Amino acid sequence: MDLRMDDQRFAPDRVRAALSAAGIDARIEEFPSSTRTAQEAATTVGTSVGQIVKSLVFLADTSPVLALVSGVNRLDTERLGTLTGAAIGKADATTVRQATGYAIGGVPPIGFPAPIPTFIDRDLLQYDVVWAAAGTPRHVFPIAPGELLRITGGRVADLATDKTI
Ligand code: 5CA
Repeated sequence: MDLRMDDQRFAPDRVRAALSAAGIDARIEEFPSSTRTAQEAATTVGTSVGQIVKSLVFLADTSPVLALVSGVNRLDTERLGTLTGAAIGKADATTVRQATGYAIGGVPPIGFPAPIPTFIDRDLLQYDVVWAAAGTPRHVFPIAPGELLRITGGRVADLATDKTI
């Protein structure tokens, strides 16, 4: 059996362990239908798109950074550049997998092989609960935004360039 650290079969277990280590007894939910995109996740979970956390990986110069963005928002990469003081480039699928240990569509907010500097969309803070990916395109978990802040050590910022819906 392949027990590589990035083995996607165990992705939700790795997320659960990371959450547990951070003091969160997560209710990771597995769905038969896709939660790959924010819209699909909202429909599947039965919540608003704004309450879905997009985990967007970028390269700041050559280092990965993570932006946790409300599903209704489009990330302002110029703003991320100002925040990081670096040139921002989009990470390709391979880079995302290497940096996070997870495939696009399932990237969680924590549980990485090495810490990734994290920025959190201020718009997420308005909700009682938000839903983030838990390692695969069919696993998500609910979390209070304040807890998301705490466990990621993320910096809250105005990250949205415009509303997509
Ligand atoms: N499970 C859902 C919601 S919890 C989820 O992971 N959404 S997401 O927005 O965080 O992940 C999809 C994002 O991955 C897209 O918004 C897009 O920014 C990025 N993405 C999709 N395809 C690619 C690709 N080929 N290369 C780089 N990034 C991609």
